[in-house]
Amino acid sequence: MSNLENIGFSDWFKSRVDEQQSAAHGVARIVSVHKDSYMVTRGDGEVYAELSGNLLFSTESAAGLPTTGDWVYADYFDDDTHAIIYGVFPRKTLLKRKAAGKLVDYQLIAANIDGAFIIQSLNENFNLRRLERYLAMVNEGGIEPVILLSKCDLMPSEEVREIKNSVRAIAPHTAVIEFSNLSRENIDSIVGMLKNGSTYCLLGSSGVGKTTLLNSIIGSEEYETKSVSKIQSKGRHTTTTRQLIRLKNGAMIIDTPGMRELGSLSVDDGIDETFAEILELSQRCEFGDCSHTNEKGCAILAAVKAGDLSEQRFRNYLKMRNESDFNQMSYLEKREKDKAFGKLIKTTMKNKR
Ligand SMILES: Nc1nc2c(ncn2[C@@H]2O[C@H](COP(=O)(O)OP(=O)(O)OP(=O)(O)O)[C@@H](O)[C@H]2O)c(=O)[nH]1
Ligand SMILES: [Mg+2]
Ligand SMILES: [Zn+2]
Repeated sequence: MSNLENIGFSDWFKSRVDEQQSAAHGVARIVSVHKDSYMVTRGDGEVYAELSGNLLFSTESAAGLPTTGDWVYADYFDDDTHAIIYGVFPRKTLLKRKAAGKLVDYQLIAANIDGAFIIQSLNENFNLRRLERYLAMVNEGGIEPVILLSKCDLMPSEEVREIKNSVRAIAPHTAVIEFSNLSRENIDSIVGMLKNGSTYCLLGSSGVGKTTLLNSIIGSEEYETKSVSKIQSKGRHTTTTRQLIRLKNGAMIIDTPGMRELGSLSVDDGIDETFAEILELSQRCEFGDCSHTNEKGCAILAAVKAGDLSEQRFRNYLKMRNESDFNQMSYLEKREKDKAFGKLIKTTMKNKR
């Protein structure tokens, strides 16, 4: 296998090579994104990289710029000490979220992820509504989710079982695994899920144990972790950048900084997939444009009344729907005058020689 294949350059990407770009440039993968620069790899070490002026100016929105996990056209210079990026490959999958309170509409989290581990800690972070939000984001990205419940060493097993049942009720087709970095319970089953050549990411709030899990998988304390009380007193995440890491077994993992909250979402298909039973019910409403709020013959309201659908789950669905509709709208409106993106271009160009 070539070095690129070792880091996930599969047939899917090979069949999407742009003739013109590949005649002129090599291929590399984005390891991490920094303010105005990137780290890239061809499977052998990492190199500092910047965007070509042409790519920067021809890109219409921030979503067109590289993110962690992207495949790019890039050339190495000066004895392979730095690289210039000329183009981004089509993405197989994309994880993104609405940027809270920012002018840029979407924040790209990572691209070309095959599996996402959504982590919540059993003792303090567990929250079904938050879990639904993460599931919607992952489903929207076309990525296979796995739900990991961390710190099971802190919880009696009967309680773990109850929580797992509540998770299964909202995500019946998703694997749910409790684990502990302390006792190493189920660490081997998690390692067993990581396939050679596939890329995974660790998602979840700050302090749930994402980086500790990465260290458990690697088998050494390579990456920095911090106690939850320290995270809270500093108000900062321990992990600050998203970084692609290659494991010995040939799988790749992207550790991410904890997301404070998933804030407002702009997902559509993801919501429908996450709330599949509600979507199904809605097809039985008497009116095609039923808003499921007060209509006669609304199958969803009937199901809530009959106790077949939890009201809380239905409310969460409506809330996410509304947010999503709003965000889609504002996205289109704001796309033209994306000031933050204009500013990003200016600062990046200023740093170019
Ligand atoms: N009891 C217990 N504590 C754990 C476990 N896993 C992690 N911790 C502790 O939880 C704290 C936070 O762990 P991190 O791995 O830094 O959390 P993180 O999710 O990477 O946090 P951010 O990088 O800020 O997003 C550390 O003090 C860990 O020792 C576990 O399985 N059991
Ligand atoms: Mg971390
Ligand atoms: Zn209805």
